Amino acid sequence: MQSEIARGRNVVVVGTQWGDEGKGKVVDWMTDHAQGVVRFQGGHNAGHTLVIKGVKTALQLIPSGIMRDGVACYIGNGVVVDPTHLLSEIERLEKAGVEVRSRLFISESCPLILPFHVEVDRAREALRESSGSGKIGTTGKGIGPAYEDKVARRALRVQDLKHPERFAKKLKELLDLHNFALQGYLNATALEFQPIFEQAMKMAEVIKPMMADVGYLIHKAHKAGANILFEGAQGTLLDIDHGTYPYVTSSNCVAGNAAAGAGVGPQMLHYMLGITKAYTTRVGSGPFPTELEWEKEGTVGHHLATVGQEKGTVTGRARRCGWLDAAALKRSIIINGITGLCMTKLDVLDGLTEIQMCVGYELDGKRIDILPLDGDEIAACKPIYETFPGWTETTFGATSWDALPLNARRYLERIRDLIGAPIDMVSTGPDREHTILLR
Ligand code: 2SA
Ligand code: MG
Repeated sequence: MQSEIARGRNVVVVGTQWGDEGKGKVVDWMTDHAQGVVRFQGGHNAGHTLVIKGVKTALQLIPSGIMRDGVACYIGNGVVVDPTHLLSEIERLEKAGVEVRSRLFISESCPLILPFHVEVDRAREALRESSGSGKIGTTGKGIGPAYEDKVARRALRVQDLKHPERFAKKLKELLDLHNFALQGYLNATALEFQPIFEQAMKMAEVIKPMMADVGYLIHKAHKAGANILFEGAQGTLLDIDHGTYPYVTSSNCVAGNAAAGAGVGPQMLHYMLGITKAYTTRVGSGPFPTELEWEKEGTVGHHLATVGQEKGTVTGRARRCGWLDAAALKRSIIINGITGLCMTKLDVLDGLTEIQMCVGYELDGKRIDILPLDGDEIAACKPIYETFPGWTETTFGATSWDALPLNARRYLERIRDLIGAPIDMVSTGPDREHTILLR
């Protein structure tokens, strides 16, 4: 994979499950050979954890490439930007000695997340819960409401920060609209114009030097020989169109959106790397066919949750855990046009006597081999499992295929055969060094 990049190919990294597959580590590892890293969707709902020389860093909005000196980092137009969060993330990195401002480029076209989006997000979740229709389990960062404003063609964008009068006019209209909902059916408190406006104008001064025509910059960098990494956030099954709707995020997380969300042409996407955890997790509500009981001590689910340290990076929420779902994975492989997979967190399965993998489902008395599209059907799917013998040896930190226990290799080979895509990489621990390269 590093060699792919070294050969001048641009790589798109996407999650093939419900997020938290370990994308941050892989992107960081590949940036050795990339000169630019770009985020193309989502916002600070993402939590990308990197461990470098034993030191843990969690990034939410800023591309993972920031941890490598000299790598240019781009926030593409497909990302929703909360300026308050952006500045605090920059400050946090700068305090840790990372140079940020000189190499962070923020698309002028990014829609802004403003305080009322957060209020609306949280008030809606509260309403869904109290009315009995059930929470989505959002991160509460205002992501959904900000994307709604974008699609409704009324969003304030990063470029509006340059024009105080224009900003004020648009803000007034937008705030009126959201306050109407907040004070009305959302049963929450309205927000005031002045503090939001003043704070935005203050932040504008800091952000202005980083505003850029990101798509054009990437185009020129690539023409000049730079290799670009497109860093996906969340995962395919959380995609607004292809995920387990309505229990999804509000952006397209699939590889196809890397071009539109970065502002480049699809000919720039050369290699689609799918990141897949050796088991499955999901944070938030929604159907999850292979979910295990994970709260009770002594269960396999509890083993996955604790050994895998499955807690939300952003919200600290416990992630639901279950077996690998190869039938869901198959859907992801097809939608993303995955060139190769990177398997992560295999070591979490170390020591289990038996491992199960879902290879299809029973639905209405019929066997199907791919995740259905309808959420209610997904919820009704009964997984069909294949059982594999586990291994007692540790796979943690392994750096070659031959160093893996035979049963671990068999497990991986079966996944490869079921989904029809090669496994090009295995990540055996959080550190850059814990990596097996197969291509
Ligand atoms: P939202 O806030 O509108 O995007 O939430 C909608 C759904 O998308 C899920 N979602 C995520 N799932 C996994 N990881 C995410 N990032 C953080 C992390 C999450 C955290 O890396 O751990 O800390 O809780 C992420 N972001 C959004 C969310 O759970 C909803 O199901
Ligand atoms: Mg995450």
